[in-house]
Amino acid sequence: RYPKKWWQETVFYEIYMPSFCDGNGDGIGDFPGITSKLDYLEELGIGGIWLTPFYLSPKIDNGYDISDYYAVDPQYGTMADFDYFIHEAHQRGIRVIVDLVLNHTSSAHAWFQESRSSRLSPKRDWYIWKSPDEQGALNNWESFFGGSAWEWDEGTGQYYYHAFAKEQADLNWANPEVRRAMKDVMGFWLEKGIDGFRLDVINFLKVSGEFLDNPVDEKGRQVHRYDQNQDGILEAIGDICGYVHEREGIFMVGEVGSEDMDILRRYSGSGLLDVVFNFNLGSQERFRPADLYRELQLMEDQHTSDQLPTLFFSSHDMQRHISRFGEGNTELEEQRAKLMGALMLTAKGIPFLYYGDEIGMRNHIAHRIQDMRDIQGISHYEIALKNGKTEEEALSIARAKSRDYSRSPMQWNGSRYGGFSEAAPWIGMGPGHERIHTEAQREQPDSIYSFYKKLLSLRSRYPAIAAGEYVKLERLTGDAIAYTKRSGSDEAVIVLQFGSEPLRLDLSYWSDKKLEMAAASDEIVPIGGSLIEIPPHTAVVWLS
Ligand code: TEU
Ligand code: CA
Repeated sequence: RYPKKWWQETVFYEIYMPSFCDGNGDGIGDFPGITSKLDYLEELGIGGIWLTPFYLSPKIDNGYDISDYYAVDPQYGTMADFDYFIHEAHQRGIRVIVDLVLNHTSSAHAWFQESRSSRLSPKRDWYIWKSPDEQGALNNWESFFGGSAWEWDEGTGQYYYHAFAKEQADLNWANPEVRRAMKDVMGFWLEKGIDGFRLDVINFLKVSGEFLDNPVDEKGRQVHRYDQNQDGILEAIGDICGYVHEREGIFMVGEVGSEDMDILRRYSGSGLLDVVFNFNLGSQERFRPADLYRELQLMEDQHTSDQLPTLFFSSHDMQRHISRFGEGNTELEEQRAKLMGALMLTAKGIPFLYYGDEIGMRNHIAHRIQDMRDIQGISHYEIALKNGKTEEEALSIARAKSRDYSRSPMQWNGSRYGGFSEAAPWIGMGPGHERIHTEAQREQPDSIYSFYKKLLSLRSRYPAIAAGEYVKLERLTGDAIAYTKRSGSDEAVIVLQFGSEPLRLDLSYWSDKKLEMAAASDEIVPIGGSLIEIPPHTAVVWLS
């Protein structure tokens, strides 16, 4: 029963490099720290790790601004530390995929330095430059971090384009030399034994050659019509993927920052990316079971047979789902966190668990601008001040834009810095860290951690959960979602009872097989025969 493609049955765990474990006591996570926690991940039942960028970087955007694609940032360790980490992960049967930023480089990268040195530089065309009188110069394109996406370069009298910070210059993917250089980068890391790539903002690689102004919607927000998802992008992605897929078993997951299934599904499948992140399901702001159900159904309807969805509800760019969905109610928070965990680990798709969600880490809030670390938050703060807003108003804008919420240090124990480090961490600790940590939850049979661990163990033993196809997928009364999955003759029935009233069910409707309850996040009451009553906010898994 070995899968043809390992990643189809793997549960991934996202590690935000600076925040997982500090091995050398400087308050910043690193490879020696991560390696020391591999036993923890193995015990939890993780099969793959997604590492956020660890390459040499000025870290304007925590490594999404790479200045040397062939070096490990000294804050994260040495190349030998990286090699040892890969070796130790593989020893435990854990695969590793690395985050790669192909869309832009740091402005400190030698390529950009060369490009900006002269209009005649052989690398001038590696980036996107415009003279003030050229069509499209200073069009209305906005940077995601606020303000114009064009930065003036005094030395050569032209603007360059940056979709993110001005220290993240966009590469010109219309230039074949850029493609070749990036394939070399990928080849280098593949030789080092990594198992795949997470490709950052991969739908940004091409911008429209005409540089027309983007439309603006009725709320004044920019619609990214000409700077994302442009013609020719699938050819470019197909080219990279073809190169990588020449080696067997390498996994390619792309970040296509969209909630629109019509856009998302263009990017994966035969000859393209293996999968893309399904923001349509993951990024919901409010807890609405009806919306979750609708998106699950949409994924089922719209994906072709060679497209598998991904399942995630938190990331280093999103707020933690326990805080997003918990409505500030302590009891509800934990119940919904377990329900979302159950959905992520049992629905059809590839789960990406974000570090700390397995213990229900809450959103970290920077109360003062001095405590804010994210460039997106800080840069919107500065722009707001420039636009005449008060400090208080600017702070509230910055808070809405900041991605610090989910980036606080992993909570390993109840000590001052959570066992993450002996020194003060680079970012503040999450709320309740004295109480919410792995050490405590491993001992508690009803903790979020124990529930995750149990489901992960079930997944690894029952192909119906890990790789089954839906036989039924339904929304029930009382805000419940239920599905039956089948693989061979094995069946799993999963009921996610999101509602606040007890729910009566006749299990024989869901399966004609004899079912055994395998896991539940609360007590289930048998009523007699195949009738049962599921209490509010409960997830249950039955197996045949
Ligand atoms: O994210 C792309 C992206 O679209 C988000 O940063 C988006 O702007 C944000 O979530 C809105 O709140 C990727 C990385 O995941 C992110 O961390 C990087 O900052 C970004 O690319 C630039 O490399
Ligand atoms: Ca460190």
